[in-house]
Amino acid sequence: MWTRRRFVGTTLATAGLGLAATRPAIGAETTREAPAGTHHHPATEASNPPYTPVLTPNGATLPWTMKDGVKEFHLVAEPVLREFAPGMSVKCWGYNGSTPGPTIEAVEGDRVRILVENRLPENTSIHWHGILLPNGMDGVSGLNQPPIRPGETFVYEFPLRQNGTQMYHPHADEMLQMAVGMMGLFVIHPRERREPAVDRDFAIMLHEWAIHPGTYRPDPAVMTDFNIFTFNGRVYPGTDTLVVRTGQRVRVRLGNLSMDSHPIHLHGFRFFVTGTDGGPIEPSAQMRETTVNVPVGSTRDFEFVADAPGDWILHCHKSHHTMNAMAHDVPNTLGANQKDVARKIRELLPGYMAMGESGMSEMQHMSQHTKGPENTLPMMAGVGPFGNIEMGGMFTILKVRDDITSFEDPGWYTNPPGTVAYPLRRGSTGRRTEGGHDHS
Ligand SMILES: [Cu+2]
Repeated sequence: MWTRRRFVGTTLATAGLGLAATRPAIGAETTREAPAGTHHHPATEASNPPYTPVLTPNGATLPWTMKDGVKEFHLVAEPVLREFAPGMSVKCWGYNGSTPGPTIEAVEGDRVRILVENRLPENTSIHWHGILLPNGMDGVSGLNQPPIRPGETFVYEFPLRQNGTQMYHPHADEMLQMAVGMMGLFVIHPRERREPAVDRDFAIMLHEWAIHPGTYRPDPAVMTDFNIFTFNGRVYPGTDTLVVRTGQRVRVRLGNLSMDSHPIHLHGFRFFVTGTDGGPIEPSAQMRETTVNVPVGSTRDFEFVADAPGDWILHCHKSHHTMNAMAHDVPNTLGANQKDVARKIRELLPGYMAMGESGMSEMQHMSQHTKGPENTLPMMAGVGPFGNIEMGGMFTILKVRDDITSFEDPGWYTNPPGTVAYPLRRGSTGRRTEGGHDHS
């Protein structure tokens, strides 16, 4: 009891401590700009860390400095301009110039100190989701601590007593602050390298947004009708590909602080769900899956060996979540003859095209030839080696390649001859007789 009181007292006494690093002015909307200063990247700090560093596609890992045996991090809560994909930038709030904020990475047994500076126009706080810590560090403003007022810096400090994929987010004006992007992942590695060790470890925060066509600000009042769905604050075709060498063991960590669950599906492999925000799952209890549902306020880790080369997609299986700027409040035109009505509308609106009679894939064709509202992405996008991909939103491509030495995007997969689906020619028996349509 006494220890805990003293611990909290010390922490509050150091709150508001001045920082030498230069930062953008309060309210400045920055792109990804990490705080300047004398930080070291974990990889250079410890020459042989007991873990494979986490990769945050389209994001970053938060640097830290070691001070008196404590790993010290600095998070700046601030407005950020986030490009969701070329052609759409959104006025969000986040941390250190980005939404989601940078991934915090540490090791079980570490003591961490996290300085949280508020450069927002209103109060904030941070809750360390899933982390076992003293009550006064839990970050619920009004209950566990006073709010962090604009211009103030608060200090959170606690030992890490567990390992797993955790998260951070505000617990002050929570509905608005999360709707506009304030969240990040907090990865705690086990103290000893767990075998089999993974070679590639990806961390992806799932989120959904209501950004009305032609606008720049997420609408925090929307409760169910979201129209933009992101992996680490990006939508396809703006999402980084995940590049892996054939035979590597891969872990993907998924976090969800949005208003819906997201069943994330991987093509080409079966994986084991190995962890939640409650920590690692015992091997005997791990489920073999190809889709993992990530409930709201949860994380899920899965692992697999990437033993099949190719371009395999990773996406949310709610099909509206792989669309951009999806409108839901529209009449159903599937199968409806629209010729006469289209002619009448064209008299009032030259260039009008009736759509949806035989499906929606023409949406991508239309978006390639006509301009939509300002700052609004087409519903479907992406062109692959065989044509339009007709996707958006929570969608990316896992590229598994033999013998690569670089993890830069290797381009499209070259299929071995005779392994690509092909059209049945009229009069043919259906058996492949020649050539085929392999992409090479
Ligand atoms: Cu989804």
